[in-house]
Amino acid sequence: IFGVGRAQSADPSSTSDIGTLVQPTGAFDFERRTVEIPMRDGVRLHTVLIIPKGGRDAPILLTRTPYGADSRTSRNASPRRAMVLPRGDQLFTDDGYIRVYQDIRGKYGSQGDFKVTRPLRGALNDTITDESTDAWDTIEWLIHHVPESNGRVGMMGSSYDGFTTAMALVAPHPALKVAAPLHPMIDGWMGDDWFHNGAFRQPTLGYLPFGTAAKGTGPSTVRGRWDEYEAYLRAGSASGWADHTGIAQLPYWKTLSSHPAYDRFWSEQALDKILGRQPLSVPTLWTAGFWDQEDIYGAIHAWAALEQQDEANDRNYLVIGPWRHSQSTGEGRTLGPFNWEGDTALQFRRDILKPFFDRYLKNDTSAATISPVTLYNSGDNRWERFNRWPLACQSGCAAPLRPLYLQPAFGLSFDEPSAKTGDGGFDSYISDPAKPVPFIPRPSRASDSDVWAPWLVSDQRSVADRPDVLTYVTPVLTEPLRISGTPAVDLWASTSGTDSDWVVKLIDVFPDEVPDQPQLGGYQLGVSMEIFRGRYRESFAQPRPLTSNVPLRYRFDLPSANHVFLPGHRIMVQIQSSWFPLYDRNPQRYVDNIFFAKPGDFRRAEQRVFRLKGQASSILLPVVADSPRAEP
Ligand code: PG9
Repeated sequence: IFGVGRAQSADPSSTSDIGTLVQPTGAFDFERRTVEIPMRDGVRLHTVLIIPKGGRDAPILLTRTPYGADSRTSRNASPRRAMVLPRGDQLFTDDGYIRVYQDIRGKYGSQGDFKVTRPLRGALNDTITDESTDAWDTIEWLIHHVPESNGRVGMMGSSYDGFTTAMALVAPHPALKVAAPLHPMIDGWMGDDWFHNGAFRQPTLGYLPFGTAAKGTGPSTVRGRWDEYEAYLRAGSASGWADHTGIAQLPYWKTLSSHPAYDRFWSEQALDKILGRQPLSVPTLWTAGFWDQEDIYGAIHAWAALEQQDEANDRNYLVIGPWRHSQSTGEGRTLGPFNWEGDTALQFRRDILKPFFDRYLKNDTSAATISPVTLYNSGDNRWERFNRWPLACQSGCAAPLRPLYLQPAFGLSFDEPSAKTGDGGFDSYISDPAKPVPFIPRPSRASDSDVWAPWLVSDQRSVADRPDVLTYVTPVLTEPLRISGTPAVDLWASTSGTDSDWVVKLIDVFPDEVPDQPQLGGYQLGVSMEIFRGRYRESFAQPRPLTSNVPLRYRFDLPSANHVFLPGHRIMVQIQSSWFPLYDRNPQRYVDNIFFAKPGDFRRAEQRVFRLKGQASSILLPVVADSPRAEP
C-alpha cells in the first residue's frame, strides 16, 4: 500500500524523483506472468510463469522451490528468456516449454507457514496440506489457467527442489506426466543433508539462519574464526555451536536436536520408503552425483526402492554423473583437478533429460532411446548404459560382492587372512577427540563454496600418514579392476570407550607420475567414503553403548560407485574415527544425546581394527569381470 501510493501520486506538488516504470517488453521473447495460486486451504502461492511469446500447445516445466521464484527467473536483466532463466533450463525454453517457478508455502512471496522438508499429512503433519497436495493444486490450476499450454506438466528440480519434485509423486496429479528429481533430499538421517548413519553434519546448520531466520533470504552464520576446525572445536558440541552462533534460537534446531536417532520422526518421512510403498505411475528420472557432498544418498535409494515396481523397466530411470551436488544443472567438464570427457552435465541434459521430457510432454518418441540406467565411469572417463543395475551385489545380481581384506603390514588383497598372523591380528590407534581428523586441510573453510563443492574429490594424502588413520594399500595393479554397484564395509573393531565413529574410505591411488597431468602423481582420490556412528550398530532407532575392548562387527554400505581402478594404480582403504568438523565429534563415552555432550564427556580411546580369520575386516567390492563397451 505504501509504495504504490507514493509512486503514483497525482499530487502535482510532489517533488519526489521516485516514479513508476513499466518496462517496454516489445523486444522480449517471453511474457513474465506472476500469479498467486490458491491452494485447497486458501493459502496462495507466489508463482512466476515465463511463457515464450507466441507459444501454444506448449508443455509446462514446473519447479517448486524454497529459494525464491523471482530470483530464479531473473538471472540477468534481459529481453531473452535464455538469459533470465537458469542455465539448466535453456534446452527446454529454447524449445518452447513454459517454465514455471513457484515459492513453496511460507517462503519468499508465498503465504502460509514454512516447515523444513514438510512431512506428508499424517502423524507428522496434522494440517490438510503438504508438498504433495500443493503440487497437485498448482498443477490443477496451471492446466486450467494457462491457455498457451498443452495441459501436460513435468516437474524437475535439484536438492530441496528435488525433494518437492519427489513429493509430487505421492498421489500425483494425472496431468503430471514426467518428473526428474535431481540430487534430491530423500532421507535426511540416513545419508542426505543432516546425518549420515547417525553422525551429525555440522555445516548443514548453516542452512537454518539462511533458510529459516527470514521468509526470504536470511543471514549467513557469523563464526568469528577463519579456521572452522578451530571454531567448531572450541564450541565443543553441535549444541555448543548452535548456542555460539545463535542458531539454537531457531525452531528447527529444537526439532533436530530432539531427534538424534532414527526414530519415527525420520523414518516416517523417508521418501524412498514412502514412494516404495505406492505405485509408480509417473515416469521418473532420478539423478545423482558420485561426489555429491550434500545429497549423495537420496536419488539412488529412491530409485532402488521403486525398482521392484517397474517390472516392464519403463518408468524408473537412474542417471549418476561425475558430479558434485547439483552439478547436473550447470557445467560438468571438471570436478576439482579431474577433467571429464566434455561437458558431462550438458550431455546429460541434451541426450537424456530433455528427450525424456519430450517423450512424455510432447509425445515425441523420435528421441534417442534412454537406457533405464546411465552411469558415468569415472576411471574410463565415459558414459555407460545398463538395463539392470547394480552389476554386482550381496544377492540377486549377476555377480556377488568380493571381499577385499585388510592384511598384515597394511596390505590389502582378495585373499582371506589366516587365523594366526603372529602380530595379534589387529592394528590400533588412539582416537583423541581433542585432535579430530580434519575432513579437509586446515584452515577448514567449508563455508566457502569453492572448497565445499568439490571436497569429496580432495586428495586423501592430507591425512594418510596421521597416526590416528589406518592406511591399507594393494600392490600396483597390473590389470584394470572394475566396480559397479554399492561397496559395503564389513569391519571388525573394538574401542576402549563405549561409543565410537568409524569412517571408512575406498581410495584410488594414482601412479607416482601422471604424464598428462603431473599434479595427479600419487593422488589419493576417494571413490566411495562413509561414516558410521557405532551406537547404532544394532539398531538405528535404539542406540546402545558399545562393550569396551571387545571386537564387534560393523556392517554398512558405502556410496555407490562405477569406477575402474586402472593398471598402474593402487587401491587404498583408510580407517579413522573422526571426520571433523563435517561430522560432530563422538565423545567416545556413551551419552544419551551427543548434540548436548559436555566437555568432560569427550575421551581418548584406543581403537583396534582386526584382520584375522573369523574377525576379518574387509570392503566388499561390486567387482565386475569385464567392462561393457560404451554405447554412443
Ligand atoms: N541440500 C540443501 C539443503 C541442505 C540443508 C537443508 C535444506 C536443504 C539444498 O541445497 O537445498
